[in-house]
Amino acid sequence: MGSKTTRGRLITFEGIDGSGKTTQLKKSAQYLEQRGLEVVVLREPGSTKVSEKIRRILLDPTLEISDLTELLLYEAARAEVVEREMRPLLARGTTILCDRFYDSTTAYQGYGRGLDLSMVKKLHTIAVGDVRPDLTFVFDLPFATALTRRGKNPDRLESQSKAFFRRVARGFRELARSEPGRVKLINAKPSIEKIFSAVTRELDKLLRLS
Ligand code: Z5A
Repeated sequence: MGSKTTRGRLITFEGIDGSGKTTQLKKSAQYLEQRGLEVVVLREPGSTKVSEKIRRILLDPTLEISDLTELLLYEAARAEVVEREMRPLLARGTTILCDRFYDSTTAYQGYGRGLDLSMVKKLHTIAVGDVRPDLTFVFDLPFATALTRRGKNPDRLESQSKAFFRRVARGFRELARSEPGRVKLINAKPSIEKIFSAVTRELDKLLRLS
């Protein structure tokens, strides 16, 4: 495992599909760049050649994948992006904005699939070591509203049942309850601008920008 790399910041954006996390991440990147920070945007699974290949497997709606294999593939994609991208960027002092990270695995594979949460958390530690988010946003939106915001062709995960997404949303809320210092639950129902002002309040606090 690599040495401690904490000079930069890691900020992660989470929520069920269609919750608006990517919209808020893009606005945040612009906001921070305008304030002179070096910002890199990553996504999970993805952001390296190997992780993007794993992403294609994971989202392929024609494949059936067992729950444990799915979990291990997400963690494998994560180990790759942590070693190849995050550690060097953090060591350089970069602010990383990542679209999803290990909290998605806790919510989707732990709460959604029902895999043992302590096993899931052990695997996070193996995959990321000491590379932990400094701040995490969870965009909280009722499933019915999220559905209206999604694209037309569902990927393998998006084809899951309403009950699955309810469990995932509950998982994200539990995370916010158990780690209130790091995980900020943001009401994702209002307008993009209103949500963004809640986001910038937290960014300013973390990065002492105001
Ligand atoms: N997954 C997993 O199971 N385990 C893991 O460990 C990880 C992931 C890391 C890929 O995720 C899948 O992998 C995902 C979870 C699983 N699948 N599922 N189900 P992804 O992040 O790549 O894809 P996604 O979850 O489908 O996200 P997305 O398509 O990027 O959507 P989003 O980020 O939540 O929303 P958005 O793109 O910002 O907004 C969607 C639309 O709504 C868009 O037209 C916006 O303009 C609009 N929007 C945004 N905000 C608003 C507001 N406030 N009002 C009205 N309209 C809005």
